[in-house]
Amino acid sequence: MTEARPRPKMRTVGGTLEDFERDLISNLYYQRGTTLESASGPDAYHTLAVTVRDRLVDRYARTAAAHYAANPRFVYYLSAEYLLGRQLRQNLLYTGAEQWLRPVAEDLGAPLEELEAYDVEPGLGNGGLGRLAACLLDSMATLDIPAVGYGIRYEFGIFKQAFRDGAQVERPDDWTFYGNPWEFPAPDDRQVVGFYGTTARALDDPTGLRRQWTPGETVRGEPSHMLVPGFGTQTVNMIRLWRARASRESFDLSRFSAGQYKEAVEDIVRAENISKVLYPDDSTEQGRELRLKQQYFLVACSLRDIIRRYRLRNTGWDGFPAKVVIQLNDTHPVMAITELMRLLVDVYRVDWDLAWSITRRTFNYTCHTLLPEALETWPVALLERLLPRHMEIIYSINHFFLQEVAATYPGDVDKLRRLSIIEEGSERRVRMAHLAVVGSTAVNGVAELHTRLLTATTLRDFAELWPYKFHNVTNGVTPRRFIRLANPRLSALITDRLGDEGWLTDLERLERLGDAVDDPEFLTRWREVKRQNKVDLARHVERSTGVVIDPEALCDVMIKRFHEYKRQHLKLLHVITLFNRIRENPDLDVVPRTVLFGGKAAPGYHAMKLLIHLVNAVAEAVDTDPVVSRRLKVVLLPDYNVTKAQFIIPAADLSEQISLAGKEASGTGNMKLALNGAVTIGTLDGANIEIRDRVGAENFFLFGLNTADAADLRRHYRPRAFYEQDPELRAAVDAIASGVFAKGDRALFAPVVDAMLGRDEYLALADYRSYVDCQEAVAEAWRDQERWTRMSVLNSARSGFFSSDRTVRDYCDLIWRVEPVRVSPA
Ligand code: HBZ
Repeated sequence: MTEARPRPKMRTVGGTLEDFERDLISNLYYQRGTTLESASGPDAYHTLAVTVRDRLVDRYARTAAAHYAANPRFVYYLSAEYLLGRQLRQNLLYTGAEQWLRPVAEDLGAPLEELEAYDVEPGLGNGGLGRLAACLLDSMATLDIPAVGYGIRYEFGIFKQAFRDGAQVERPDDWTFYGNPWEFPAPDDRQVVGFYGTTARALDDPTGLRRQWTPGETVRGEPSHMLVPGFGTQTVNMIRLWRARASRESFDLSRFSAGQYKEAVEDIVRAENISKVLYPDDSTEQGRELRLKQQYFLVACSLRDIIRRYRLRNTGWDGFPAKVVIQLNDTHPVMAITELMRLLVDVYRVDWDLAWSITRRTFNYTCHTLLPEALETWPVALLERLLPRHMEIIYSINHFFLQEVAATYPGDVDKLRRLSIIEEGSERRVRMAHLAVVGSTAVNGVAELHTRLLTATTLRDFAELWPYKFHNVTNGVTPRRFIRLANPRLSALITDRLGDEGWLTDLERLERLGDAVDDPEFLTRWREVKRQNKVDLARHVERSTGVVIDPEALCDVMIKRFHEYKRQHLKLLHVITLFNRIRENPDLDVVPRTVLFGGKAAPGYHAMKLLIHLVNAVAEAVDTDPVVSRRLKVVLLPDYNVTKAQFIIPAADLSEQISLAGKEASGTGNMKLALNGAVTIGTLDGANIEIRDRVGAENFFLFGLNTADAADLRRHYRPRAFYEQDPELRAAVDAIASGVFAKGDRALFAPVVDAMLGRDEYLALADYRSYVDCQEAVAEAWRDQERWTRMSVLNSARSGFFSSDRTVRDYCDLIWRVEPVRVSPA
């Protein structure tokens, strides 16, 4: 027998620059098989990335051990989307290695900018909803909340946007082409998921509620995880991403040998298609089978993993909700409710009533929209085919639920129809939001107005039935990424003024910057930071578009997905109005402005793709007009994403938040911009209202209809009346119609004009005058640079509430009821 040898002491990663350099050279040699002398750019980047990553692994291991010991209640965040942004800088900052970046880049012989350029952003989301998920995970780790994020590892993320002759073209986002150094495969935790097939009665169950499902197809889910470090703490949580693989023996060797190459790999292709691509669908439901498969794949894999983790430390099912809280990010993962019921009832033989009680105590649901067309429904016929057992469970849940409703409102058939999980009609459909509300303990909206409108309109009957279920949790953003990383100059100035970096984890401390508005030296420094950020942005814009912008001009920014309700076309009418004014009166004293747009349109959203084309056409007309271009610039920056947001936001003077009141659930770009000292021009919509309440009405440019007036006007709205009454509006619309932006082609942008004068769904013409006049007030304020700078400082100083740390605390207090677990240092 061999003698037991003492286990080697686990090597913890060292803390000095020398340790870092030693690890770097060793990683270069052993992981990339090369040396400093012959390393390529990608070699240098990968080596730096894994060297930083290793520093997180040690914390991650200690976090796992602390969680195992404490056996706490965990938050499981289920989301079909995550927009994490680049990882390298973040992880350098969070590990304290950022300070060594320059010497390390020198060692590697690669300029910093080049190393960063290799750091690919995982674009696993469409917009606000996916970025919110990332901000919440960052804050959970920072607050030491035991949490895991579950998602899909899409092989292709959100498409890359380019312009061809001004029109949007989409290219695939092959984000893992060069490998992803931030990811750890965890093949041992793979799961098997079924689809299709048949169900049958469980013979030993007299109630008929337990049944047996025999799937017709199975797919493997292979997880990998990315680390989610907290800032200023030892906690490192993870986000677990599932990738679909064919089950073993899917490769048909005999067909291959017979020369049927395509048929031989058919099953593999079908399985792997499930996690192939993120749906670039920001609003309009495509109702496609593959998307439903994605959703079920995510929840089936994640629930099995959650149960596996629960059983590591616990037994018995009744205690499940005490250890597991699952947050559903919108309706995309709502099938988790039926899947947990299926697992408990059919697989673990828990009786129906207890299973239902466990399920309802486990789930919570966040709604992110008010638009009726964005509320997901799925055809019953599709569910019966794809997930036959789940459809049966939905019927049973609905049956018991409607019994409850009937008892509360005897004889009210209309109430039953409105509340039912099943929508009757020519095609019966399952209303996912209803299933979510019925199966959850808590339901929340994402800003005060949104929650109020949800409970008064979209989910009114539910709010009447269960008022105690509904909560508001106003969104927030992480100050680490959106101030500290995005805007190092401003961060240094803030830290200098406040004395330390404590504001990064206690953002309400920014309030103290308010005292500085009477300090002329501070105001000068503040203005200088903004100016330098604009110089950087100008360099970036010139490199990617060739357009030269003036860093002294007012930087007017509208960055968000292109959507009718967000009203990029209203901004464009303002731009054309400025264009017309300068052309008519070349000596007009106008404030020089750069109008910067950024955003993608869903590939199937033709109206918005055409609007993008028009923005580019107007930009060109402005740029090629020698008189106009001296005072006005319009740029649509291609391929807007988290990385670009980090470039643009620090340079913005004016933040455009101009959606029709009652349509934008919250907005989070509005918060990022205000925190970086941009002043908002906006409507009383979403979180704009809360921003204005905090920064003060005098530091916010308000215009437009409010929700109630907009609803009233809708009833008898005639956009043409506004067009006819307002000569400037008419001139702007007519300019589009005339073809001046399309080399005389009047047909090209005619649909834009028709939409405005026909329905004008989002009342842009009604808000035009108020908006354009408000922009004049903006220009007036800008002329007084001292006044503007004070407004800018106060916007930052008073926006501390919008930290996602506060959002996570709200979730903890109102909904999750979880406690932090501290992880001790090595
Ligand atoms: O969620 C956004 C809201 O529009 C915005 O107001 C809010 O601030 C943000 C965070 O709460 N919603 C989305 O971003 N929605 C989507 O991206 C989406 C993705 C796939 C869909 C539907 C919507 O099928």
